Formats: sequence, structure tokens, C-alpha cells
Amino acid sequence: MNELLKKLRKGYGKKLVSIHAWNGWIVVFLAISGLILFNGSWRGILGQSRVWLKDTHIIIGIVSLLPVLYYLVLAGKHWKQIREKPWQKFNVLVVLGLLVGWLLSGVLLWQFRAVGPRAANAALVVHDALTWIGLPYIIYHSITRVKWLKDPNRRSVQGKKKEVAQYDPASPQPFYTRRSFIRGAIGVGLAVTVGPSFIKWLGSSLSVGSGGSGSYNAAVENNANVLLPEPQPLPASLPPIGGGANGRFRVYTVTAIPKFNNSNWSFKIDGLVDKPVEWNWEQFVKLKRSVQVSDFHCVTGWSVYDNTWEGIPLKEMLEGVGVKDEAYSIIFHSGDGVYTSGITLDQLAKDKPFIAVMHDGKPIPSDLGGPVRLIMPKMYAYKSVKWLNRIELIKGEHIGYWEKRGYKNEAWV
Ligand code: HEM
Ligand SMILES: Nc1nc2c(c(=O)[nH]1)N[C@H]1C(S)=C(S)[C@@H](COP(=O)(O)O)O[C@H]1N2
Ligand SMILES: [Mo]
Repeated sequence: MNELLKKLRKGYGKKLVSIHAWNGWIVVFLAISGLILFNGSWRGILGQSRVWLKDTHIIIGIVSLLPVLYYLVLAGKHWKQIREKPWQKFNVLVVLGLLVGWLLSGVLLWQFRAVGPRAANAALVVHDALTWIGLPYIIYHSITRVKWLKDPNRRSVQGKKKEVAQYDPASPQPFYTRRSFIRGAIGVGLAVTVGPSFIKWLGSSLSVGSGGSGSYNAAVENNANVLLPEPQPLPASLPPIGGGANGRFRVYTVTAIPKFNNSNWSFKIDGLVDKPVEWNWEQFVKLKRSVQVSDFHCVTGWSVYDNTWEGIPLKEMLEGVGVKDEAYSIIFHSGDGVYTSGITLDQLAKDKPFIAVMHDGKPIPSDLGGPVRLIMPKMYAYKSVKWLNRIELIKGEHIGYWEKRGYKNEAWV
């Protein structure tokens, strides 16, 4: 063991520089892939590759432990060397803290099934917070650091040139002035570019409940659907018996957000049923509705608790049309023309699938899947098809949009 440590510590200065470089590239990769995973508009563009990107992000994420561990082997010596440089010590601790924080929260996100939605949700908040705070810090650090590494007189990491660096006449005052100017400029640049997204993220993660949530109100204001008459909420829906949703929906789509009106919207149930139906909006809005309170969990870690949905239980709807004996599963088609998902009749019996028309007493806005979306309360939300407009009963099994791209067909939370 001691031999191994000795070997690892040989050529200490060079190793430190190379660990630093490796770690830098790993963080660059994780940051870029993470920001792509975060961004909703990449979902449709990436499709299958999103699942691949997520797996790679996790693998490289785990690999990021190696330079950390290797650094820890050398840390004793490095720490002594920088003992009179509080700023450098602070910097080392911040970077180590960020890496460990990303790693721990990332592992929880990765293992969302084992840890459950509460822990995954907390991990996502931490993972995001570290990204929005840590990334600007690291970018700032690395840009100023590159400059610093380029000046051979400042490379005290190697130990030998330390004295020279402090009294070097070739490194006169103006250098520092230019450096501090560059630092300042980088700082301002970062604040301008990363700042707005950071503030947006901060605002949305602090706002709890759909009523006070900016993004939810924005979704209601953005509503591009015009379907008349508007559904009138039941007393259980307004005020919502669930007390109002807790959390924030991220608007996900793999196409442009579709827009519906009375002439381009209808709702069909067909396939292996006794009496196939097609309702227009005027007919659909007259169907008897009830209210269901449930939590909503996305596999990427975010949840929205205590949603009060108003609509029609799928089981009631299917009793109305009569499911044939040969039917084995159900396909849910989205009006976006691309997205689908499916469940078996066996799973239907074990869940409380709901054809939702209202959320917390208001019509579901187009961003969030209105006028009508599916809600599968006991399954991950990729089963909860937005812009639902057709239910088809079939003999076999259906593999939906994300299921084809690597998500599990069994989606129990
Ligand atoms: C430099 C370090 C890292 C950065 C900057 C970073 C950044 C991000 C970002 C921005 C997201 C998107 C989160 C969101 O949708 O709100 C993300 C997602 C994720 N990260 Fe990281 N991450 C890092 C390290 C790690 C590590 C070490 C792991 C695991 C070992 C990990 C696992 C995950 C997982 C599982 C997701 C969820 C992906 C999804 O389903 O959308 N990350 N990361
Ligand atoms: N038509 C359609 N339905 C969809 C999706 C989609 O991209 N398109 N995304 C699914 C996923 S992965 C989630 S988490 C939820 C997100 O719902 P929201 O956009 O209302 O927050 O919708 C599900 N239903
Ligand atoms: Mo999701």
C-alpha cells in the first residue's frame, strides 16, 4: 500500500497539473451534457440520443471520482505547499465540495427508482443549484487560471520557481492590473450570460404552489387553445380539494406545442371495443366529470405534489364503449401526431388512469397538454400523454415514444 502511494506521488508537480487538466475536461463534458439534458427543446431534437447522452453523463460523472481520489492522495503535500495562500486553499475546497456534491446528488438521480421521488427531487434541486452556482465559479476560475499557468514565473505548483515568482522583475505591476482587469471583465461577462438563467431557475425553484408559480401562470397566459364552451369547475375543483399543486411543471414536448380549437379537435376511442366513439368538444365537455388528487413524478427527478385534476376516470369511459375480450392493451395517442404511450388492461386495473380536462380548477393550458391529457397517478409521467385525443385498444403490447428510446415499459413509481 505504502509502495503504491509512493509510486502515485512520484513526479508530484506534473501529476497535479495533469489531474487538474483531466478534471477540467471532465467538468466541461458534464456541464455541456447536463445543460443539454436540462433544456426542454433538446428533447425532440435528440430523441433516442437523449437516453444515450444521459447514460454517458452518468458514466463520465462516476469517472469524475478518479481525479478527485488521485488528488486526495497528493493533497497532503499540496496543502502544505499552499498553506500560506488562503485564496488557493479556499478554491481547492470549493472545487472539491462541488465535485462531491454533484457526484452524490447525481448518484441519487441515477438511482431514482431505489431512492424514490422525494430524494430524487431533493437531489435534482441540489444538482441544479451546484450547476448554477458552481459553473460560473469554475469558468471564472479556469479562465483566470489558464492565464496564470501560461506565465512560467507564476507556476509555483512545481515548487521550485516560487521565490522567483514573488520577486521577478520581469513581472511588473502592469501585469497585475491587466490581470485584475481581465478578471473583472470575465466576471461581468459571466454575470450577464449566466445570470438571467440562474435567476429564472432560482425564481422557479423557490416558488411553491401553482398559484404563485411564475411558470404555471405563464403557461396559463400562453394558452393557445380556443375550445368553447369552457369547462365549468366542480365545487371540488375550485377551490381545489388538494389544496393547490406543490411544485413546478417543466414543459416537455417532442414536437412544436400543438394548438387546438373546436374544428380541429376531437376525441376517439376505437380498436377492440364494441361501440367505437368520436366526440367533438361540445359533446366531450358535457361528459360527467369527477375530481382526483394525485402526485406527478417525472423520471428526471422533478415532482409536482397534490394536483387536483378534474375529468373522467378511464375505467368509466371504457365501460361506456365496452372492451372486447381479445383486447390486451391500450395505446394513448397524442394530438401532436408523434407521442404515444401504452399500458396493459392488467395495469389499468391496478392504477387510476384519469382523462383530465382541468387542473386546480382551471382548463389545462396547451403547454401542459390541454385541452385533455392523460394522468397515470401511479406511474412515471412519461405515461401521462399530453394532448390526448385517441384511445385505441389492441391485442398485443404497445411500445411508446420514450419506451422505444430506452425507458421501461413498466413505469410504476
Ligand atoms: C461537473 C459535474 C456535473 C454537472 C455540471 C452536472 C450537470 C447536470 C445538469 C445541469 C443536469 C440537468 C438537471 C435538470 O434537468 O434539472 C444533470 C442531470 C443529471 N446528472 Fe449531472 N452533472 C454533473 C455531474 C453528475 C454526476 C457525477 C452524476 C452521477 C454520477 C450525474 C448524474 C446526473 C443524472 C442522473 C441526471 C438526470 C438526467 C436526466 O434524466 O435528465 N451528474 N446534470
Ligand atoms: N405528447 C407528449 N406527452 C408527454 C410528453 C411529451 O413530450 N409529449 N412528455 C412526457 C413526460 S416525460 C413528462 S415528465 C410529462 C411532462 O408534463 P408537462 O410538460 O405538463 O410538465 O409529460 C409526458 N407526456
Ligand atoms: Mo418525464
